[in-house]
Amino acid sequence: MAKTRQQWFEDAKYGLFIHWGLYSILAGEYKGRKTDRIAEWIENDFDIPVEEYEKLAAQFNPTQFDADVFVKRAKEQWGVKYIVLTAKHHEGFAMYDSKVSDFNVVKATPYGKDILKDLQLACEKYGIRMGFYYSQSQDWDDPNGYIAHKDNSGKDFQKYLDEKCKPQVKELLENYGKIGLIWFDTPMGITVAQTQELIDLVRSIQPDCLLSGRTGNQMGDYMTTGDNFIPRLPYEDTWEIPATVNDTWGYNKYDTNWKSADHIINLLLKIISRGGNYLLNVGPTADGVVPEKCVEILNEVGRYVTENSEAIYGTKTVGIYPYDIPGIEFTRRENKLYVHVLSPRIRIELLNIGNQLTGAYLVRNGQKLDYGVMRTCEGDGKIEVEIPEELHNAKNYCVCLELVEKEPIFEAIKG
Ligand code: H79
Repeated sequence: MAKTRQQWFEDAKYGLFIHWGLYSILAGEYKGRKTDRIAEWIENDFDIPVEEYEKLAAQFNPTQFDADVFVKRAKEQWGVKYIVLTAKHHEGFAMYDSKVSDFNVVKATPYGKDILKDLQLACEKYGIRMGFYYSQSQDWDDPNGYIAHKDNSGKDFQKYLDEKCKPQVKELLENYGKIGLIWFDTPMGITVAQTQELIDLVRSIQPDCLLSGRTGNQMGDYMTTGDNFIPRLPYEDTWEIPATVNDTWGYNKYDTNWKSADHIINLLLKIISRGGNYLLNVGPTADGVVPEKCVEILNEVGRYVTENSEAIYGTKTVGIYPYDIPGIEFTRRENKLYVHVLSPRIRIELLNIGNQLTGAYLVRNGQKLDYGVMRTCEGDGKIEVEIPEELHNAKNYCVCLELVEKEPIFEAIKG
């Protein structure tokens, strides 16, 4: 099949979202009041006056941030293939050197450096695709940008589009190298014609740049699920899920509801087996530090991903296996079915698989494993793989079944 411009994205499977902005300074608390909502919404949630909110810029000084160290770790330790930074979230603040609005990291903060540029250079150095998030409809700083859940009557949205949104998107596409994707979000109020204006702008500058499923009016390049919502069934078209490790995107110092690394690994496998990409978020502090607990989790997930990379990147949607086996998830590529073992066992037993095998091996080191292919007394296909004794108490490893046939043959359950 010819390579499409989405191919890199379909193969990537695992990306890193970075939600970082002035909300990171508030860290989930304003004037002693804590938010129990996503932290980057605090301005809207607590009705913080724009003039007050803008003053936060004077405090933004992430001296601990080193784009090179950050991207190197994301690639080598975490195993992500692309990074998406909030170039501008709903708050309206640009995390790059914008000539269109002075409400940006270079002009308005003591830090004064172009964060997006530093990330771009590091991404190019380490061979990671870069994308950016841009809130195209909501802009709580611009008088004509939309504000969710508020009165937007009397606004001239087209003026905002023409004077802020499109000029900023143009800057981003012209000044930051090859952009993998633009993550537009919450397309409230945007018409089909306005969405098309945005798309035409992007295509005219970088025709290969992908547009998220939330560009507006279902006109993006792939399907984006609801935040943290995983489709139950395989989904054949290109898709992506944006997701959090705790319950917030922007940093919230009170949110310690971290999912375990085991849980994230399980979610990753469910997502990629159903054909999607996992865009997992980190929310750095205003100092530029990813919370320690989050780093530990991503390191552990990254160990799994990098050790089992052949069973992750470039894999294809798996059909519906008829049984739910706790602790087992599947991924696949041509002539291979990967069995991810997430809880201890002494052998893998898979009913209702009708394939013939040419071999079985442990993905992380290629060690050959003993296996049997048979039919049960009921006539169902059955595959058994013996797990070496030293792994009987282990979890989180992956076994490859080498198939004679191109695809797994999942048989229906008979009565
Ligand atoms: O960027 C992240 C979120 O900020 C963004 N999408 C992800 C990727 C997002 N935008 N809108 N939404 C998510 C829907 C959120 C609505 C709510 Fe609220 C925000 C419900 C609770 C907080 C605003 C404040 C509405 C009710 C309270």
